[in-house]
Amino acid sequence: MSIADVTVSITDNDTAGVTIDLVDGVAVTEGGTTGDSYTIVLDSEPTANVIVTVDPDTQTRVNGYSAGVSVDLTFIPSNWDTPQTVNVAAYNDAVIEGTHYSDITHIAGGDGYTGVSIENVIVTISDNDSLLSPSSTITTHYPANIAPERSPGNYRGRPRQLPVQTTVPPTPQAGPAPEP
Ligand SMILES: [Ca+2]
Ligand SMILES: [Ca+2]
Ligand SMILES: [Ca+2]
Repeated sequence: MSIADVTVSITDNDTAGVTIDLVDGVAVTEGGTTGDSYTIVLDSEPTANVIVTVDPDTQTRVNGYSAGVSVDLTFIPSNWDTPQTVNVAAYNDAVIEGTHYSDITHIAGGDGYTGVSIENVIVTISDNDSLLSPSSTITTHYPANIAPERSPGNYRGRPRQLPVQTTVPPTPQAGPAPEP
């Protein structure tokens, strides 16, 4: 007696996805000694490695790398559900920006995860550049015969040029257009 094969259709209820947990948002300060962080974890178990690329713009640094340098996080089948931490620090530029924002984008690749949509992280950056420029030093060269601190003699040939340094107070500079 023969028994006919039965075909069973199984629908998978596990969907490839990536969850980002900001906890309480991501906020950092230019020149600050402590940064901020968020975590990334996969939503379903892969059968092979999945790489999530964390790509900041030039305003931030992630995991200690230079500003704008992307970092790959690798999830393997045995640790797919362990959140991985992304440490964020502000790039300390010299531009007066006020409070501004940085975008960190994420791209996944591997084992069904390639091309899945992952949300961006918007980082709030507090500026440490003020509306006053730092004091600057101007060096003026006077001919020796009118120099305030000339040394005696030395009038043979060209008059000696004595540098005189003057420290000028900070000068106001125009700030940037306000952020929308
Ligand atoms: Ca900045
Ligand atoms: Ca700065
Ligand atoms: Ca700045």
